[in-house]
Amino acid sequence: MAKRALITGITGQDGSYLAEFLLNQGYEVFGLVRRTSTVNFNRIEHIQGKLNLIPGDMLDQTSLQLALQECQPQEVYNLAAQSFVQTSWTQPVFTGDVTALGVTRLLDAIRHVDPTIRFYQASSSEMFGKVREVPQRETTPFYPRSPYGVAKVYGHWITINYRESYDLHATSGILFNHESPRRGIEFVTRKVTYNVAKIKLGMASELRLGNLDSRRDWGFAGDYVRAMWLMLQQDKPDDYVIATGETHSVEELVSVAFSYLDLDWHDFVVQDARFMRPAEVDLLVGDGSKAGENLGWEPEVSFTELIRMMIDADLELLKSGGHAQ
Ligand code: NAP
Ligand code: F7E
Repeated sequence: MAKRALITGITGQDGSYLAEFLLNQGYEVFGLVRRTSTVNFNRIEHIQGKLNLIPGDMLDQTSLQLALQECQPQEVYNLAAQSFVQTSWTQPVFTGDVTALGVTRLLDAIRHVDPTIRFYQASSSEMFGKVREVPQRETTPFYPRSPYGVAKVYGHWITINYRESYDLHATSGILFNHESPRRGIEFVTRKVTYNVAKIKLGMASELRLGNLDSRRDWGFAGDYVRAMWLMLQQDKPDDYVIATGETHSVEELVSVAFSYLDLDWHDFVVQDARFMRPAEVDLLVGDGSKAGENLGWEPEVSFTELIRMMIDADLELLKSGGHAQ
């Protein structure tokens, strides 16, 4: 019998890569999708025929319980979230409801429907915020700097609490930034690669950005979903940092991207206060050695390969008359 997995957030960047990965592992894959007035299945339409999509919402406890009863999964991957940091300042309560309390709703549904289900929580390096230690690892104290980061700290601790209170196989992956050609256009890597491609093709003349000094540990989403699966294959639930161990500034990202297409970024980048944040996370760099030792996980795509892969995909998209969604 094939294993069954339920993915919340299957229409997102990570959900689409994880669904592909699990299908390749022979899983029967179920995805929770919320009702929207316009269908937004563009990241999963190429595999939609192989997926079982179930209506539900992280804000609605009953829908989560019904989804679990319908698909009877052995594994649940909770990727659903209001995941854009900047939006979390303008919609802090909504962000807390989905990204924090949503985790409790799902864990509680699991506890009642089938406590043997293995649970993965998408924790985030944003929890480290104003970092207490460099590089950051599983034991580094949290100091979140946005309503999103605060919500993720809640989700992280409620996962540990349900593990300890009810003996659930509940695991948190503390993932550092990971990107891909499927990254939402509002995140800085994709905003850069998409606009560099547009500038090269004569479809845009400038790129407006916020803080160029912040540093991130950027990896490839396709590598990171493999780590999620590996975590749930362990006998014991635990928490793992997933990172490349390298950090780059936004300015370096911009420089690598423009120079790949033989452009000088100084000619096109304009700093714009609208993209500055009320509180910034200045430096993230992860120590993924525990994942290396216990899971045998290592990243395969380098920073430069990632940016080039994203630019190549955006050039192809734009040349074929498409646009970012
Ligand atoms: P994403 O592209 O923004 O996807 C978020 C997903 O959550 C979408 O499928 C979205 O559905 C769904 N969602 C939002 N609100 C929902 C609700 N109320 N009910 C049901 N589904 C809802 O995010 P991602 O980059 O794939 O990240 C996946 C997870 O990892 C998120 O929890 C994120 O916070 C976390 N994370 C991401 C990174 C990263 O660098 N990518 C790093 C660390 C942690 P719609 O399509 O309907 O909007
Ligand atoms: O910003 C700076 C910005 O929005 C990265 C989410 O997946 O990763 C992501 O959160 C940096 C910040 O990602 C612009 O100020 C400059 O310092 O791409 P981002 P993020 O905030 O790091 C973590 C791990 C998650 O968990 C989140 O869900 O880039 N920056 N100028 C800009 N950022 C954006 N978006 N747009 C700009 O114009």
